[in-house]
Amino acid sequence: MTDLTELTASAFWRVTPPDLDPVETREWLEAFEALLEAEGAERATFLLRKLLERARARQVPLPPVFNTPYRNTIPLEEQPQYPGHLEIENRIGAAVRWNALAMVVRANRAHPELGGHIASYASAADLFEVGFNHFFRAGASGDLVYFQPHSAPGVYARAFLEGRLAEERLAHYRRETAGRGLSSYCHPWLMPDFWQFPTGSMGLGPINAIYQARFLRYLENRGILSTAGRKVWAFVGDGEMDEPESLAALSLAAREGLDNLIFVVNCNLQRLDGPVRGNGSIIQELEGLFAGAGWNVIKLMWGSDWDPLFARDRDGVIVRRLHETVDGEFQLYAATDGRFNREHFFNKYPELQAIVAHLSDEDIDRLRRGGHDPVKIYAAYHRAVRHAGQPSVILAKTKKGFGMGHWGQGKMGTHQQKKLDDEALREFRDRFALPLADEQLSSLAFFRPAEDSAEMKYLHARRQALGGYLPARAAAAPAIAVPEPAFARLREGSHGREHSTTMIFVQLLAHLLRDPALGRHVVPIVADEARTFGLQALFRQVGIYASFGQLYEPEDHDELLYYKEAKDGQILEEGITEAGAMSSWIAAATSYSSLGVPMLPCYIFYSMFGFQRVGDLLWAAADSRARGFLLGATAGRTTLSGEGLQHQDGTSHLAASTIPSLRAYDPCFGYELAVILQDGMRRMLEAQEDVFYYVTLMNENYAHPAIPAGAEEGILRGMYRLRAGGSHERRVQLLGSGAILREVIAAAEALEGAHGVAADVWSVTSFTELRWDGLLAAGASAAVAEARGRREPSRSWVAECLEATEGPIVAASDYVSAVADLIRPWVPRGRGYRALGTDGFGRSDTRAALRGFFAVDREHIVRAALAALQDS
Ligand SMILES: Cc1ncc(C[n+]2csc(CCOP(=O)(O)OP(=O)(O)O)c2C)c(N)n1
Ligand SMILES: [Mg+2]
Repeated sequence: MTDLTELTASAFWRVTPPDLDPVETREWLEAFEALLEAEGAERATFLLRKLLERARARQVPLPPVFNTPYRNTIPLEEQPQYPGHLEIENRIGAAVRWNALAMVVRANRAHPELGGHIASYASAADLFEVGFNHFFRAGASGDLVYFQPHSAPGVYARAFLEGRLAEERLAHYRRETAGRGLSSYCHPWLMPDFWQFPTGSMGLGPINAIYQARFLRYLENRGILSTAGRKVWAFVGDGEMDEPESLAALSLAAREGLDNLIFVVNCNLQRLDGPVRGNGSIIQELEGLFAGAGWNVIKLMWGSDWDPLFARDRDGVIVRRLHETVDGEFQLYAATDGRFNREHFFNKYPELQAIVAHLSDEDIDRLRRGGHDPVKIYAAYHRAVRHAGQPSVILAKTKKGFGMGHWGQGKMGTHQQKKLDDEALREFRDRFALPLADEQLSSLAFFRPAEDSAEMKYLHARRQALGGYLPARAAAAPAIAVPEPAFARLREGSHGREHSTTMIFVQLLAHLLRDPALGRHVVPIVADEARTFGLQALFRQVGIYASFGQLYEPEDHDELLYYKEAKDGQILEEGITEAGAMSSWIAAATSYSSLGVPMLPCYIFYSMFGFQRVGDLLWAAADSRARGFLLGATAGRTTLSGEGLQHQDGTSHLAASTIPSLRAYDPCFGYELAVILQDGMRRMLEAQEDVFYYVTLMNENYAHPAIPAGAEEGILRGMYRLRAGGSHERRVQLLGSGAILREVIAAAEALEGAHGVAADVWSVTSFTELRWDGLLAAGASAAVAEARGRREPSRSWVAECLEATEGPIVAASDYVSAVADLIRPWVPRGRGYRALGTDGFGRSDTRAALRGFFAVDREHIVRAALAALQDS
């Protein structure tokens, strides 16, 4: 006998243990049926619960409880009336399907390299259409919809019908460089009036959607924005659910009771190469996962034409047959005709054969999966939007390449299919009853019903009833004035007191949080490292966001800075999930656009666990046109001395140099930090520039001087002369950044004193900004100019600073030498530029020992300078 305790939840649905006493089993079942008949479901549930309690108390092994049969969750009798006009909607849907297909096929006939997808949208079309016709609310208090990225052709095709995208744009699908095309996937950077949420990288859509829904609650609970009634919809592929990010925040969504969140997983049972779970069932597996995480699961499996079949099935033979069918077989049934399905699926058991005996092979061919029946889809959405207390997931069973006939439906390679011959196009037309002549088919003409047709009137009326069109992205939000005083104090220096830049930032943050205008818009975010960075004082000042408030008396309640959780708490303490914290940051950093409320997220993290850990989310942030601050704390390879290899960051600035809308800085002194942050806030909050910031912060304590006169411009552009050397015969230029600037200053002193060499010292606040500046000065490509603003060719800031100086140039930072090397093309020639850095593997030791080991300490800088002089 199978031991049920050994079965995983996903395997359980397929394995039924042998029945050792069928007569007894029947007696129990009949008793249960009689009870159900006589007293109803509520009583039946009660008794089952009692039985379960007793079984648990007696420690009887129970089957996993997170799976239900392979059927629709919503029974026929609970299905609401369909409120739409099905025939008109079908015609609209057919036109959208056709235009999506024509767009991709046309692009690839002309340029086979362009790519694109037909089969994914073909499976998702009905799921989208029911949303567009009946659920997705647009406008200022509308819903936020995350579209499955490679179904974008369908979203374009609909916008074309709606008159929002010209035919010219569809004709330039995936051809964007001339400025009139359409982007491959959902990219706000490329289509800033259209797409809101970038989902092109699988897994980021789902996790972003969860934190977006959570952020809506955060704004509501903090009294900043009423978000009640707004929904976040996320359309996700079943293959996409393999991504760790897709699953990472499921329990957060349930824990927070995010009933404003609806996932629709398009379960076409296929990913790119083949079936998602050929030997199992992705739907049952996902059901177990979501239900186990605490979600409301709605299985949308079978279309209305299955209802009469289930009604005829007294013994549960359909479900039995479904349960013994693995997804690889379902895929085969999708790719084959009614006759094959009858022979191989239905004819297995005589009872099952009888159930479909009245159906022709064509009827069997037309039996629909739930995700292709608007009536069933509507029922699922209707239930999901009304469900209270939990997020909902709709597991929609569909066919990949639905309607693409024997060229695409359910085929292993259908994901990549982008060409259809005339016969296939004719079949598609007939299948969806499209009013297209053969010539229109072969020329792949786009099709839009006449403006005064019933279809177009209906389409516009539905969207107007739902508040307008979508997706649509807003570009600006009300400006917020940046306060002056907090920054002014930092410009004066620390008057000899020793602080780390992290501490200075935290004090500044505390000030900003108190500002009457800006304060409430600041969103401090941490991933369980608030104490590491000395932020615990903020716990008490603004509280940690907790949607249920604080249900316990904190252990440290009698201390001044106790761990205060509050419903209107301001800090987002995400726990140990950098991906989650970044997703929260993105929600806040795009709130100016998606919610019309500008926020200033400040996510402070171990710099090592930023770019290398969540680099893809950082690109998604840039794509989203995010605005906010990322603070890479305990930064540098030698400054965070004791933690060793996996904690020591020597590369984040190199990675940061690749994102064009990111401004990255590595400041050393408090006034530099102040100038950078203030300028950033002005750009993001006042001037509405789509930029974001990465600023590294250190935990080394030292005194901070006052700002030298006239240094601002250089601080922002990337370098300025901090001090002029003496008047010796030999001269060097020393460049230092962040933590290593003080080594450079010490090296300059040694050179001036012991070696009789004049050393000018330059503080480099940003090698990366200097590089962008250099690229622009050299007449950068359109791609750079687009992100950074066009500039006439001119002298670079590096050249401007260094050309009039004398002597070899030596630079050092706490990052790999490639960072200081970023500016080499603009360093005046023949000056023996030496870039020092922390290449190699990190390790633990004291700061002094590490700087010696990596050869970025004062002695090595002196040596490098003397060697450069020798060579010159
Ligand atoms: C992070 C990432 N890895 C890989 C891809 C390439 N990719 C695009 S679609 C796809 C298959 C998606 O399958 P599924 O999620 O089931 O969607 P379907 O097309 O079946 O609806 C893959 C692997 C990607 N876009 N992002
Ligand atoms: Mg799939």
